[in-house]
Amino acid sequence: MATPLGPKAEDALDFLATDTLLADDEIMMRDTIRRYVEDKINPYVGEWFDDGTFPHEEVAKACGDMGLLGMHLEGYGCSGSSAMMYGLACMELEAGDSGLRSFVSVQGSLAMFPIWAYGSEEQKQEWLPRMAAGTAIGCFGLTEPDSGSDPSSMRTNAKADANGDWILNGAKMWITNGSIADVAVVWAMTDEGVRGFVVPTDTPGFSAPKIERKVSLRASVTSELIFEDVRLPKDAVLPGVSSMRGPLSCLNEARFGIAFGAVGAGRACYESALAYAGEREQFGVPISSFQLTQQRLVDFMTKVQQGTLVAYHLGRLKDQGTLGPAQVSFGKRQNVRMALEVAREARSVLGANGITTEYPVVRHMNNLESVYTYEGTNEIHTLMMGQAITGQNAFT
Ligand code: TGC
Ligand code: FAD
Repeated sequence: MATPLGPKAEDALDFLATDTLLADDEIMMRDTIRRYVEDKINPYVGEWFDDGTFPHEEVAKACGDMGLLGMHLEGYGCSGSSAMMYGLACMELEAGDSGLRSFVSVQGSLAMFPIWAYGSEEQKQEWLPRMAAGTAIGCFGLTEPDSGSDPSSMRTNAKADANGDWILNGAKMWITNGSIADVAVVWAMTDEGVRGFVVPTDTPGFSAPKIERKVSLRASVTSELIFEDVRLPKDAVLPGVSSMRGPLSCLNEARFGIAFGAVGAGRACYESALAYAGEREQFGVPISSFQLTQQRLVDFMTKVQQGTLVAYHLGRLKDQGTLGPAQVSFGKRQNVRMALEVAREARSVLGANGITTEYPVVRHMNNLESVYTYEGTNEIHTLMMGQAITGQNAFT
């Protein structure tokens, strides 16, 4: 048999033929979302980032129509897709912008998942079908001004009054979708431990001012949540969980999506640098003909392909039901670091043009600074993996 010739220029974006690891229906769904991002997001997202806006109604409807909201959940209008499909969707959305993937992650993994996993039948019926369709938007309130990496130190509290109603007081910080949400899943300390509350955002005493002056994730809404004697009915609590296991289990879902999403952002930066280097001429030749540029491009390609393999492997483990939280940390930590390294170096391949939002690279680079910090900082994931391999807790 003749030796295959191997990858050529047209294979530059999938050098190791990682598509051969995917089933036909996975590729079809992935390509549908890729086309959506290319047609409806990429031409506009630089301007959204410049203006600090995000057309959430339009995006929510489109994502609802494509079945992307809560897509890995079963029933209640959700698509019941595999974990791998959910990961592939995150990869394509984040190739557009991390803010787009954040919107979908928060809706599906952080707001819908706890209602689906721990909610009452009434809570599920009330919220999940509308959230899956994109006609109701959710947010997830765990982080507080003084309680970030250590959420168990939260001060937000809910106390039952004589009628059995809950009275919620406190504040959450850095909450994606906060000001545009119809419902907030809020984690608060109670006499029985940490409980989750389903809080309609029009409840008196609830407010969600938008956080301004961000230089990262500008095409995404980030907010504070303030609770001033917010009175909630007895059945606003999620009945299925009463410990930190509740919020932390939601984070596993969203972190898994980020392990895929970051690869998309890294891939978009590599693709942009590769195209630019082929067209830009200096010293009478394309800059892609310089050995030093080729070394950078090959490094980007290698890193993105390695990240893809890690993500696909985690996807298969999750679908087999064997993926543990420390393995999710491996994917989130490694792939976000990888994407940030690629983005920073790709930015410089574009020279001065690389500092403008005419090209996607500096936008991805700035976004990835948030992704590096949220859903467990790089250091927190290091310590989670350190604990897994040594058996020692080094958090304090
Ligand atoms: P610890 O004492 O270890 O455990 C408390 C309970 O939780 C259980 N548990 C988990 N369960 C499921 N999945 C996990 N990953 C779990 N980790 C712990 C544990 O078994 C125990 O259960 P039980 O039933 O015995 O009570 O917990 P700890 O409080 O010491 O926390 C450890 C630590 C530091 C790892 C955790 O606090 C942590 O992950 N910190 C990072 C905080 C974080 O990631 N925040 C993210 C906020 S949301 C966000 O950033 C959204 S960005 C969204 C976007 O726009 O995309
Ligand atoms: P800190 O916890 O104060 O950490 C500061 C530094 O100290 C970090 O480098 C950290 O790694 C390090 N550090 C902390 N503890 C240790 C330790 N034990 N050992 C070594 N180093 C340590 N939260 C939500 O609940 N919902 C959301 O929707 C949400 N969306 C977000 C959107 C954006 C754009 C951003 C930026 C954040 C969002 N967050 C959200 C908050 C995010 O989860 C927190 O920012 C994150 O968990 C870190 O908390 P912190 O910012 O308070 O940093």
